[in-house]
Amino acid sequence: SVSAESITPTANINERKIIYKSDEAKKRINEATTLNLLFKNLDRETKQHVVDAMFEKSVMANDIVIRQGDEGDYFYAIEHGIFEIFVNGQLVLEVGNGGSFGELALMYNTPRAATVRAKTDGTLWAVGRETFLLTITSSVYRKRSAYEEFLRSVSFLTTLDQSEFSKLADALEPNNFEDGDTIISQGDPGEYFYIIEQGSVNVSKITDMGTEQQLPSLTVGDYFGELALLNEQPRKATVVSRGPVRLAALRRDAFVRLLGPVMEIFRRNAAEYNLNQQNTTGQTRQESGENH
Ligand code: 1OR
Repeated sequence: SVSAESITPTANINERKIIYKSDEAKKRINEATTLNLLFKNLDRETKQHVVDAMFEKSVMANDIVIRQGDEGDYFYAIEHGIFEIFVNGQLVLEVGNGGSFGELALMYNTPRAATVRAKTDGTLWAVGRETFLLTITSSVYRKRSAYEEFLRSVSFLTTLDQSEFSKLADALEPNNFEDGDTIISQGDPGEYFYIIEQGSVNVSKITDMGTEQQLPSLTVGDYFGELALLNEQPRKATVVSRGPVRLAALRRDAFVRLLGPVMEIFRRNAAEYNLNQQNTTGQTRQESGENH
C-alpha cells in the first residue's frame, strides 16, 4: 500500500545517464511533469538529471506496464493516455496526462504494489531505478526531513503520530511570497490550506456592511485557508504577506486525507471564530481562537 515508511536513498553510481533528446521532446516532458508533485520540488539541476535519463515508451491500449508483485525497475511519467491501477485485481484508480506511477517499489524497495494497464494508447517517459533513487527519492527524503522537524514544532499538529508527520511532509508544497503579495482573496474558491513556516501575514475581510475589517495577523506555526476547504465555500478573508513569507501548502484532497486527526481543532476554532467575529480587532489567535 502507499505508506510512509523510512526512505533510504542508497544508490551510488557516479556515471550519469544521458539519452539524447530533441528540444521538442524536452518540451513534451516539461509539460507532462510541471504539475506532478514528485517533480515539483526538484531543483533545476536535479530535474535536468532526470530529464536526461528518461526514455520514451509508447504503449497500446491493454498493454500491462507494471505487474503487481514484480520487482521495481522503472518509474513512469505520463505524457498522454489513461492508465488503470489494479490492486489484487480490483480497479482502484485511473491516472492520466501529467500523472505518474511506479514510484513505490523504487522508493521503498518493495514489490510492485499494483498492476498498471493502459486503457488507451499512450506515451510514457521512463526513469530507471538508479537515476530515480539519486534524484527524486533523495529530493523527497530531503524535503521530508526538513518538513518533519518544522511540523513537530507546530502546536495544532501535536496529536499526529510519526507516520502521519511523514505523509504530511511528503504532501506539503513550499510556497514563497514577497512583501505585499495577496496569498488568498476573499470570494475566491479555495484549493489550498496553508501553514506559515517563515514570516507573517495580514488578514482582513470586507464585512456584510461593506467596511474593511482588520483581523489578527498570523505568524510562524499558524494556519489559514482551512475554512473554504472545511465548508466548501468561497474564501472568507483576504491574506496578504507582511515581508517575505514562506508557506507550506496542502492541496484540498491531501488536506482531507491527511489532517483528519486535527479536523476537530479546525472546527472548534472555526466555531469560536464565529462567536468572536464582532470583536476580533487587535486580538491574537490565542486570545480569540480565531482563524480563517
Ligand atoms: P509501484 O512501484 O508499487 C504500481 O507500482 C504503482 O501503482 C505504484 O507504485 C503506484 O505508483 C501506483 N496502491 C498501490 N499502488 C498504487 C495505488 C494504490 N495508486 C496508485 N498506485 N492505491 C490507490 C490509492 C488511491 C491504494 C489502493 C488500496
